[in-house]
Amino acid sequence: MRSLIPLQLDSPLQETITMAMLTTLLLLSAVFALGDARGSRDCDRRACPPGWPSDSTHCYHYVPIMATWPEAERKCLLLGGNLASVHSLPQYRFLQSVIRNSTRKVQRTWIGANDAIKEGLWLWSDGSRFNYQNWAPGQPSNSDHFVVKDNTNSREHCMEMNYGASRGQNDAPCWYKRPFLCSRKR
Ligand SMILES: [Ca+2]
Ligand SMILES: [Ca+2]
Repeated sequence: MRSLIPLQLDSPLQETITMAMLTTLLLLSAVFALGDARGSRDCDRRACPPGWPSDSTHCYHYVPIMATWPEAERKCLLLGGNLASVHSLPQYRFLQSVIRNSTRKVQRTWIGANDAIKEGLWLWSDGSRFNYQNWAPGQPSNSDHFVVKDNTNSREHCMEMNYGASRGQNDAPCWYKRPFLCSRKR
């Protein structure tokens, strides 16, 4: 420290005062650096593309094309995102508003969870934690459709939203064709 500060320190008291001033300066510069980092993170947050409404974390895009769940996920990937995941009731309501604003109705729509790998183990295609669910009454039912259309064993493994009177989540056959909702991180 002395090599950096060419001061002649005459007494232990003076040395203590100098060290206290240096400590204060270092703390202040650390606080300013933290402020800068926060500011640049906000600036770095990607703007959403035109036509992608957003909340604080994600941009969303309703796609009015009928697609199977895997086709829908692939199309979302091509748009730089995934099928949307949902982690709270306010977020679920926001997704409903995105669909309603596009369709002017309550439209059953694919979102990004499935239990196709292991029955009952629901996973979001964007890799986020499955920490919220808003199933319609009686769902997920894993109903058998007695027709093998793909490798999902004729049962229901893909998540749609806006199902039934409760407008909740439902497990549906992944080969059904539905419009879908993509999201990507801001
Ligand atoms: Ca299932
Ligand atoms: Ca079902």
